[in-house]
Amino acid sequence: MLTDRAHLEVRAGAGGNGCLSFRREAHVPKGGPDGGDGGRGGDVILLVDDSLRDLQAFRRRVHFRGQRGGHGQGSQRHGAAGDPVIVRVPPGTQVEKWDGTRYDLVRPGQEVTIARGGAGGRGNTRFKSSTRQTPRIAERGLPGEEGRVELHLKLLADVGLVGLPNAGKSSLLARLTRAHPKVAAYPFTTLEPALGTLEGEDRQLVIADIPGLIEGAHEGAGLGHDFLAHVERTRLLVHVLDLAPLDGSEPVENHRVIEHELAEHDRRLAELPRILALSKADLVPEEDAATAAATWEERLGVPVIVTSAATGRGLDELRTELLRRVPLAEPVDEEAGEDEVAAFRVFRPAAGRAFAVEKLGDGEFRVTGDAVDRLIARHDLDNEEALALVEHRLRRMGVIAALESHGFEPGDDVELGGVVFELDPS
Ligand SMILES: Nc1nc2c(ncn2[C@@H]2O[C@H](COP(=O)(O)OP(=O)(O)OP(=O)(O)O)[C@@H](O)[C@H]2O)c(=O)[nH]1
Ligand SMILES: [Mg+2]
Repeated sequence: MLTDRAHLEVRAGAGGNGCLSFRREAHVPKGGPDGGDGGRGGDVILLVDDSLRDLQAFRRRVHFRGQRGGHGQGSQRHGAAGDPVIVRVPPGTQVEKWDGTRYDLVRPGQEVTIARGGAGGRGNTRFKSSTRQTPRIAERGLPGEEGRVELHLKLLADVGLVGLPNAGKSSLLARLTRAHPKVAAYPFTTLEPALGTLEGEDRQLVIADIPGLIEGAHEGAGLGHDFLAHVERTRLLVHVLDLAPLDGSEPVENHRVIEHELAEHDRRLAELPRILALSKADLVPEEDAATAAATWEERLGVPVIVTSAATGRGLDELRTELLRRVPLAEPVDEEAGEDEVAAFRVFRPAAGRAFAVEKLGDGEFRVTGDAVDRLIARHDLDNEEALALVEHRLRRMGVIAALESHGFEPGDDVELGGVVFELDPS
């Protein structure tokens, strides 16, 4: 396959710390709190840049860091947000994040925030309340997200082969190009789009076999949905239609199903130029093939080619027609914004439980979970007031109750967010 790979190490900026400060004025002996908030850390953003063709640049540079948010200051001055770092990638880049989330970056100008900057901590001004006039507490900024990102460039195809499973798409791809896709007498043989290059006299065309399209694909049925995004950038579609379907289904209905899925996914797909390739002509009598070709030509008004991957019939004609009809590549410059159809696909891993409690030994426990980690990271636990607040929040989150159900008693050692301390919630 025509691929290229790279990986990045990214780290978004940490949030700035909130400030603990009190107003000082000549005539006011004890001013109120005036500590400002910390600024948000800078994100790491991937941006699709049309002028790039490959992932070469990432051989030299792997680390990308967002800027740290500024710390809050007295007199209610908030810290500045950290600058994001923008990483440019070529169109056709597939991205997999450390947590398994995946993005398909296709369009110039499309962007995705791959690592979020940490939130800034709140200054003590925010902790003022009717019962707490002089809060001696301010939050720390949170670390930015960080991790490893895999990049995988898939060349975008000029021509897409579409059709129902088992229609003979892979067989055609194998005959037209030097690709060696698996071919077998059952549907869903091909599980991922396969690419091949058709060599013309003065140019090459990249042809993609788009598998898995079935009824309901645009709503997620089968595998086809994932691949419809690849069809979007093709400039011509070859609809491969089996003249003699094994399952006895009707070609007219089979044709309708595929066209309907394409149009439902994106109306522009309905408008892409088409060639109809009637496949497996060697399996039907010659008159039937000729009649079918004439009928389809009249019905659709597009070029219809009778083909057989088995005998080679119609393949030269198909090759010629492809090279003639696919316009020479011109830089794609689509208006951003209006053009957000299937901009990228995203797989989100199932959300984890909020927190988990383990008993490590007698009077020793460990609590893990993102929300708990964030709470601990935010606060300085040597500060009595902050500790009381943390305990209060833990109770509200249900952590204390969960600990108690594991046999916890006040004063036991609890590891939270990687820090062990004696928890004694009042
Ligand atoms: N007799 C004959 N059989 C063919 C021809 N083209 C494909 N076949 C057979 O039809 C079956 C399906 O062919 P494939 O090329 O795997 O079909 P496909 O559209 O890629 O199918 P999926 O990958 O499942 O979507 C295989 O058993 C092929 O050998 C042809 O021109 N003549
Ligand atoms: Mg196939």
